[in-house]
Amino acid sequence: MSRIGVAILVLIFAGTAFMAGFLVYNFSIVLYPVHPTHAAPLLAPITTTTVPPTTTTTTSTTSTSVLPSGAKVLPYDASNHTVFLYITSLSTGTPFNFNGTSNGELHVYIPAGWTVIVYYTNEEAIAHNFNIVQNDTPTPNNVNIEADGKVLLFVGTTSSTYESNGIASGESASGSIALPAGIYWFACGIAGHAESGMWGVIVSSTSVTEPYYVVS
Ligand SMILES: [Cu+2]
Repeated sequence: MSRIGVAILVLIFAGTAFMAGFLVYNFSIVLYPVHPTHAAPLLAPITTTTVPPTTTTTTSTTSTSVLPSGAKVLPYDASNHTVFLYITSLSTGTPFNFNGTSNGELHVYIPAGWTVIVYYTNEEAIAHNFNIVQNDTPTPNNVNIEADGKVLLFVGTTSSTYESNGIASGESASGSIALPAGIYWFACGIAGHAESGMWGVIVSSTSVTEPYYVVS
């Protein structure tokens, strides 16, 4: 073999060795990338804040209904916000009475917004009816109760016949209405009866917690 042939073989061998080494080096970079010289910084430790349990202090208030002297509690259902009003025009005394009272002697007090359920019975000789009026005068001063306010509820009559028709002696009728805070009358609507004394007062108030009535 000539010297030239030997030199060529040496060059081929050296080139192949170099390429092999280069490949190994590249693979080593791929397989073993630069080793971290420092540990990655730790995230701030998770702080667990323990919230103490909330203590609820319940103050129980015992509300004692203090009624005015002479007041009597009316039957009622607090869960339904209803008060029951049993009204009878008695056959004794004045013919223009509700439970024997007249001329605003009977005052009914109810919690604001409660519903009044009226059971009206007429034992009086002549026909009567029972109405609740949003009044605009202190007392009924006219033959027609609507001249002094707006009639909100008609019991034993209708909106168009209340001045002439009621229930006869021995009959009963009922009705109900929710009354927002305010002052109302209950009154017979037959012409002239309220003016003759057949009326009382209903006070609906936020300061009333238990329905009651007072006869003065
Ligand atoms: Cu009447």
